[in-house]
Amino acid sequence: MSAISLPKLPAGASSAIAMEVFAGLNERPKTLSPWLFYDAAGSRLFEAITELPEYYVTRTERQILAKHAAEIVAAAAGGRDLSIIELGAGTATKTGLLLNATVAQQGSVTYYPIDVSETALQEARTRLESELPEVTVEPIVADYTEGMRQNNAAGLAGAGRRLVLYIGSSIGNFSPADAIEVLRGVRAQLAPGDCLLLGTDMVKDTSMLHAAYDDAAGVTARFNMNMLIRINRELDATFNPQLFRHQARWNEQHSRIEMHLESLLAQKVAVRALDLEVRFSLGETIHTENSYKFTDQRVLALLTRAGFKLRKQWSDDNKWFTVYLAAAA
Ligand code: AVI
Repeated sequence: MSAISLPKLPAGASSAIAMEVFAGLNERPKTLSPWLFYDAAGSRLFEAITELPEYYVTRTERQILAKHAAEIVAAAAGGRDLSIIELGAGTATKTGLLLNATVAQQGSVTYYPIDVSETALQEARTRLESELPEVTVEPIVADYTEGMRQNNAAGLAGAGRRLVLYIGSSIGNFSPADAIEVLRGVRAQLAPGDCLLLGTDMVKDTSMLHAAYDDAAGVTARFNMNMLIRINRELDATFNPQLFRHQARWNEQHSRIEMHLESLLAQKVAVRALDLEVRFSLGETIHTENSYKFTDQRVLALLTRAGFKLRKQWSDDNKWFTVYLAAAA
């Protein structure tokens, strides 16, 4: 019997990026995982996206938090002192609104931002501690699950309640099955009564979604394309970004915006660090990101399956974005 021969990853190419690119470019359809966006240049491009006129997401969530911060922290605290943990905090630009409201309520607060980027966390710490001296910032450089585990194991929360922030609709970049797993991992580290604040982007007019993910200034296109530039640099590859086109597609069946990089011709690309030659046909794409858009019903199902009970929710007048407060059941 003849075995099917699958390409093998060369010995030594064992970094996370090597494994991701090798697996993704050997898949059909080809995929690359969105975490590859976030090198230094990609993180700067993402910050620029959050300020684009078409990208309503960040602005709308900020408006909701600005309007309801006091009510959110009061509902989460239930009369006890709160500590605040943030998953994928980055530079924590929206968090100040909630920290401010917590300080107004209880005088001071400890804030544990969790992120894989140490530089982003340092920036957050410096800014927050100078703007809000009543906030003690304790950064945790880790992925979400490990960060939550560290926070829990250290008993850092003391006797008060914990509020975990998972905002920015970052949950929308996971498949539904993975999203449940992420939230279950968070739930496992919480005591009953501790809360999760989840921000999700809602289903809306398709043309508005297209514009948000394919903006006129081309920033999102550069963000998507940056993945190829990163692979060229880190894995000695020969992608020519000019021979690919950014694409944002609405997938109605899965309720998600997909980002793709479409090959503008039949071509071969070498990824020399992986001893890999990748062939593209004309119009073939690499699927780089899903951004799921939610309904109340879907979020409720997600929270329930992950072991949370919805307490309250807040939206903007257009219902473009919703922030849900749920307690560990
Ligand atoms: C980080 N995440 C919530 C963004 C989103 O909207 O899905 C990433 C992004 N991709 C393109 N534009 C923004």
